[in-house]
Amino acid sequence: MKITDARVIVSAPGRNYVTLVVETDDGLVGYGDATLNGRELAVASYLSDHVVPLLIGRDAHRIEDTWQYLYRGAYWRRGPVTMTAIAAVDVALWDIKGKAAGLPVYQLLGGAARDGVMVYGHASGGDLDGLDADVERHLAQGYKAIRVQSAIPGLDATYGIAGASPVYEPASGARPQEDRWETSAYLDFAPRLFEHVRDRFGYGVHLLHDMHHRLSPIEAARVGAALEPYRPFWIEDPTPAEDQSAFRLIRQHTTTPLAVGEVFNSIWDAQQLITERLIDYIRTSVSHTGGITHLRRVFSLAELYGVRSGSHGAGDLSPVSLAAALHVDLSIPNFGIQEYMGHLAAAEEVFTVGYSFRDGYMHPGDLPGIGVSFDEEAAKRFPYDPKYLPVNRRLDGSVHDW
Ligand code: EZ4
Ligand code: CO
Repeated sequence: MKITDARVIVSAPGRNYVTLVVETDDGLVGYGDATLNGRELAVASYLSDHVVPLLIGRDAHRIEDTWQYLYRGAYWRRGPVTMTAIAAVDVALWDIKGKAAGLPVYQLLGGAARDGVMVYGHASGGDLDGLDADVERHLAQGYKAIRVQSAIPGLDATYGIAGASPVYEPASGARPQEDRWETSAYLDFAPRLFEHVRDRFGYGVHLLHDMHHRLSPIEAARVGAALEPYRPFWIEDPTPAEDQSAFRLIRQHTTTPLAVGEVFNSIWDAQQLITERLIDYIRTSVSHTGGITHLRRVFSLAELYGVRSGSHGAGDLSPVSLAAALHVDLSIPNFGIQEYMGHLAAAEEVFTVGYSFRDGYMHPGDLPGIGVSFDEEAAKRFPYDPKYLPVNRRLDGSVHDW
């Protein structure tokens, strides 16, 4: 089965998505997600200019060979642009293989290792009362696990607050929005946030929290220890993620479970974290870590060391990526949890999905392949809308991690 055509479509149904469409001489079509929030066109060019010409004429069944060919064959390795491009090709080929076999991809990965995939939703508020209302809304929808974020008194704009939109989206504007940060304001607030939510809702729901790379190791250690009585499911991205050794210091001071990995793009980013058991959950995503082929390799390494999966699943992963993640989640032994933010209504005009949510669990569905179709004509109604992720500054004006 030869690849006869491949093309990249950049559209913005609610937000920007880069979608790879791969066609074969058997008449099968596969879809991959190549979205890199705020840097969309770099991946689109990497694919159109450098990868698509290499795909034409290749055997669509040879997924591993194509992965190795694109990774090793480029000489230049890793990096979010490269690995997002490879991911899109990889997922499109798994989609095609599933369609050729007449099976959902999770069946090709060994079949279901569980009945459903526990997901966590995002609750946030402009203050703690606003957060309560959003937690209540998620509990009413059946969520068993909820990420809790609140605006921090004294800081005007900070990460993770949805505002009026039903789906949190940090990217905006023709220039990056500038957020403000001061760690001292956060350090005392985080335990108060957890105390408040546990007092109000008890211990029957898993609570998660994202620190979004802002703390130093010793600050993260202090917050982790202070949160222990409130039993967080995890704290996410406590420190800037490229410094793997920082986690050793955090680990020495707290038993609060640690999660990291949404900005990772290769198994090498997590090698020390996993093999030294410095984390509890690895959050690599299917779309930024080289697709199903490489994500499974990361999770297999993690399995050896008792580290569980907790894949990134923000709205900037298209429905194709969310579905691909669900196939992996359902089939691996060391699944932990899956992030689920959902997509805006406009996305439903372009992507038709086979996955479902019920009672806090998701299932990828049983359509052949990945189970998401992409309407190229409908996508034309939503032209690319350039946006940037925010830049973070401390109160003294210096640039801080966002
Ligand atoms: O900031 O996906 O856990 N989720 C997150 C996300 C990320 C965005 C960046 O594009 O941290 O909200
Ligand atoms: Co995060």
